[in-house]
Amino acid sequence: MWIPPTPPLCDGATFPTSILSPAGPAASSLSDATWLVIGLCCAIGIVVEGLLVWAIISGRKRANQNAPGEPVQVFGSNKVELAWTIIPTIIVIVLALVTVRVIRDVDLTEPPPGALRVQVIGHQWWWEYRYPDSGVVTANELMIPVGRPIWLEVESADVIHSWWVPRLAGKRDVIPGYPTAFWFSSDEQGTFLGQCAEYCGTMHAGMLLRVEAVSASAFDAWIGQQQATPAAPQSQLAQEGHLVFQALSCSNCHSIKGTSDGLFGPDLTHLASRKTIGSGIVQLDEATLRLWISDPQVLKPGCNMPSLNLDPKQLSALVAYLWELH
Ligand code: HEC
Ligand SMILES: [Cu+2]
Repeated sequence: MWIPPTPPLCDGATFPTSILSPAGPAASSLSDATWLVIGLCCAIGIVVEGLLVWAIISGRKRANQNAPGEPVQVFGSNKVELAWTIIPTIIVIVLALVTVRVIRDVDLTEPPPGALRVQVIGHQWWWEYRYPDSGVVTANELMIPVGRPIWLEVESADVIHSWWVPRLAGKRDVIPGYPTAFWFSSDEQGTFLGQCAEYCGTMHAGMLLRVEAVSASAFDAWIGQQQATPAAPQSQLAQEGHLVFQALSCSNCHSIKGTSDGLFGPDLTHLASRKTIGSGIVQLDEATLRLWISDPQVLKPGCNMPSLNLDPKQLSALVAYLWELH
């Protein structure tokens, strides 16, 4: 049985995936509504259970005193009938109005002013992110500027997935042939975690989500760095790796700006600037990169990258090359 490696978590957050620990306005609307429903239900529960306990106790006292006959009957009491019709109606109306307001806040039909457009494409079993206004393409780690609304346009390349980062936004299904869009934003800098929330095949459990919220200036710097075409490989080994990458089928599945334009797998143009690989399942360092390329099926069995049976020399060259792609 495959047990997912412990993914690199984010620092700081006590509950990194709790909807009750919102980090932005969209998630706050949802958690406020959740608290209201929980609060109302608890109040109703306390009143109903209280009446029940009261009825049991007061009824039992009479039984102990051998009081004969039935208790007082309230059948047909207009007051009681009216109360238990009107009170629940008011509760339902309040919940409906609150829900409508939350839907109105959360489910916009157009991007909010000043929003940053990002496209997310769900693949078995990883996420592609495109920033259409700057031409940046990356995978699995969504970088956003703190405080600015994000307009996330959602598509699928294959089956139904679901994009869900609970501290930032509600769950959004990713349906093939049915593009949708929604907004969220983050008030806090930091890393936010999530998980594909719609069963999508073998590696569904290994399809994690990471959102990194940084300051506006750090975000602009990141965009600038991601737009750049990587410099020519430096070391001898990396130069060999560059040739191996082009000679093998790697280049058919992966894009590296200036080198290859495969679209089946994640864009690797600035791979080494990411913190994880395999859709968030393992931290990215040279050792895991080597392990991944030598046999991705060890780290993520069933994933759509084949093991290419490379010899150790090719492997070292590829790792040296990819590790220079900052
Ligand atoms: C048949 C297409 C295919 C081929 C060939 C292929 N890959 Fe991949 N690769 C993928 C897919 C699909 C993924 C995403 C797997 C996942 O996370 O589920 C991937 C993931 C990766 C990743 C991790 C990227 C990330 O950000 O998570 C690296 C690195 C990588 N491949 C390098 C290579 C190298 C180097 C080669 C050549 C030796 C290669 N790949 C050949 C399809 C391919
Ligand atoms: Cu999925």
